[in-house]
Amino acid sequence: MAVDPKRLAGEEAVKLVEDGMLVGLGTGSTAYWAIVDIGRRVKEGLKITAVPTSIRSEELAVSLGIPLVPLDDVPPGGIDLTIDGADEADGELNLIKGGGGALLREKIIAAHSKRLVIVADASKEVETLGTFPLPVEIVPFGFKLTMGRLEALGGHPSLRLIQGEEPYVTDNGNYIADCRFGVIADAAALETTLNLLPGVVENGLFVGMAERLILGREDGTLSVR
Ligand code: ABF
Repeated sequence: MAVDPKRLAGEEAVKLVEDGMLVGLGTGSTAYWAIVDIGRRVKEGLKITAVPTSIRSEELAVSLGIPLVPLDDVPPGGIDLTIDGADEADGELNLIKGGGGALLREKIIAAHSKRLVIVADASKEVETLGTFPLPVEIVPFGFKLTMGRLEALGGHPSLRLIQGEEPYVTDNGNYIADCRFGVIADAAALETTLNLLPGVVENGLFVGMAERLILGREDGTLSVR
């Protein structure tokens, strides 16, 4: 029977969820399976609360009866475990995220999580980051000027569009510039450089944040590191 590697990874991560936890709910088609499985376990009596990383994950959680708490009620570092996806993960568990457009809320939730567990299919594992275009969230005000700065950094930015014409707008009312920097040798340096640019809100480099990577494979096996 064909196995969905995303579902395999998502459900494996949910084994880490225990009664009493405050859980960060990721975004994307892999984190989707973790949220669905959490919903199943909540129906079976699991006692957790959760905070979502996007409006669409919030809507999914509500539909499944997962109890949500307002992020403003969460103390600093107060999230016990966040399960989220990624677009790329290298050997040091540095990530590119944001293909799903949720990188800003994902990074805020990740930054206040005791544990960040990444779930993905094996295609996300890379030697070095940078094949997947790096999403950079920018404010609409002066976005063309900001994109000019990204260009000057060698980012070859392209504004993310929907239906090929209107700018994609994030849950936070911002735009996304997808950048092609080529191989990203020093992710930490690039993350800082990008976030210092006026007009840049956040970028999809998650450096030194993930504790574990759970990969699902087509053959039904898992690898965890
Ligand atoms: C989200 O999951 C995003 O940060 C990332 O782009 C996406 C990965 O998508 P998928 O799991 O659908 O491959 O967390």
